[in-house]
Amino acid sequence: MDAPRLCVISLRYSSWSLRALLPLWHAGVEVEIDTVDLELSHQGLPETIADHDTYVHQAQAELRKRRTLGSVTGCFPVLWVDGTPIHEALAICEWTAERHPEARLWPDEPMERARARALSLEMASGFRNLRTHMSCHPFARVPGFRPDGPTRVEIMRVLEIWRDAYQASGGPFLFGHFGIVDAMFFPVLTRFETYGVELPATLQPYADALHALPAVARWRSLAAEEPHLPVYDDYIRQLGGRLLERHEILPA
Ligand SMILES: N[C@@H](CCC(=O)N[C@@H](CS)C(=O)NCC(=O)O)C(=O)O
Repeated sequence: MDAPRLCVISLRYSSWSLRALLPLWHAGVEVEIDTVDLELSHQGLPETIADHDTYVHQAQAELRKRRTLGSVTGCFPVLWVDGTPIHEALAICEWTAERHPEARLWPDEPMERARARALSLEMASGFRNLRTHMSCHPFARVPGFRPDGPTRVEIMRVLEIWRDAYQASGGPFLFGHFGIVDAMFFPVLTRFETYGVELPATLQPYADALHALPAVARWRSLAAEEPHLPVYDDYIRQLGGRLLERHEILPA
């Protein structure tokens, strides 16, 4: 088998690419990382075009272009294994867990495993406000950010999930050892850091454990070299935030 190829959007920003990558690295899978060169002037396909025929035409053209870059649906990440694409970050995580049971990416106990899967799916399908208004930018800080009501409700739900799972397992991760569910929530932790959402003191050890993971340190070093995408940097500036300096991303 050739090394699998993971097609990603710049790892400076791409939360879904990061969710797929952390379990891969944690399980010791070496992947060739292919950061696609997309000119993102907006997030997603061009939804603002009013005329439906023009929209369909442009969206299809964009999809064709993205498929030449390794995408299936127009989104990334996609893991290519021996010529077959696996899209959806959670499906990539499942592939990794099945290939590497010794990495214990899901809890061993069946009911725990069901709960970890439920929380991972809740993350993958929900938290729309948090994802929209607190766009993933781990290497930026937005002081004084005030989330709106629906976003605050979602923040409270995340903190509830973390608190309950962490208390039940005793840490250091949500279900004891690191797993896919932690990878799903890691980009939420970086969002909390970017937008100044305070963690209760009881959850700080969880944040510390995530940051201390070798896979996270490896991502940080790689991501610091990844391309800037103006659409995401501009969003931070519009909010009055700032991009971190290199020495703040990679302290000596
Ligand atoms: N449900 C997909 C979501 C993937 C996704 O939204 N990826 C973002 C990057 S983090 C993307 O490709 N965005 C393309 C765009 O904004 O046009 C998954 O889990 O992989």
